[in-house]
Amino acid sequence: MQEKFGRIELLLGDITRVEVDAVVNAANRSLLGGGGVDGAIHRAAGPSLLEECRALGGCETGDARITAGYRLPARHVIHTVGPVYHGRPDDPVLLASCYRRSLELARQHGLASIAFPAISCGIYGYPIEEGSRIAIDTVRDFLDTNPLPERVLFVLFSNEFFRVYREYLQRVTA
Ligand code: AR6
Repeated sequence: MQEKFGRIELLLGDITRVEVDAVVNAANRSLLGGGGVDGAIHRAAGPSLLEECRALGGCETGDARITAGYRLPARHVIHTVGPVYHGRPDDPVLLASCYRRSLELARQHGLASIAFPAISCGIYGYPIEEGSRIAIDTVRDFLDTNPLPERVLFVLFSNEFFRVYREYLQRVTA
């Protein structure tokens, strides 16, 4: 399933199979792999990804780092560290920062297309209604003032998450 809203696209599926300039990984501060989408990206990219990540020495929550994509169809991986959801005022600030820092890295590297999973909305417990709004609002703000990246994909892993993103995108782009 796929739907287009200008430069933003929604896709139902596995982010490790998407052909874009960069896929974003919902990592942890160690950048040394884990479960969820992080585990899937490392498995698909192969052991060279972990080797490059080791040399980065970790990443703060809300920040991002870029590596090669190795065996992925994507040329790069942008690793970002979402907040563990606590319902505190800085949760949305940190989550928005993940999207912004990832987009800034894509722009700095001249990348035309980037694919995001629903950062923090799995193991880290962020409610999808709030998480999806932060994702969409932050990406739309960035695209308003930046020609790159040209295309931003949200790759959702369940029908329910796809529907939540679609409903909000339909509302804000109407
Ligand atoms: N493609 C697209 N989305 C996926 C895929 C996939 N292949 N696999 C899972 N998702 P999560 P977080 C969805 O838990 O909440 C790791 O251990 C998943 O259904 O991967 O940011 C890290 O090392 C959910 O909607 O990331 C951290 O320790 C979304 O991706 C921690 O988990 C994010 O879920 C980060 O937790």
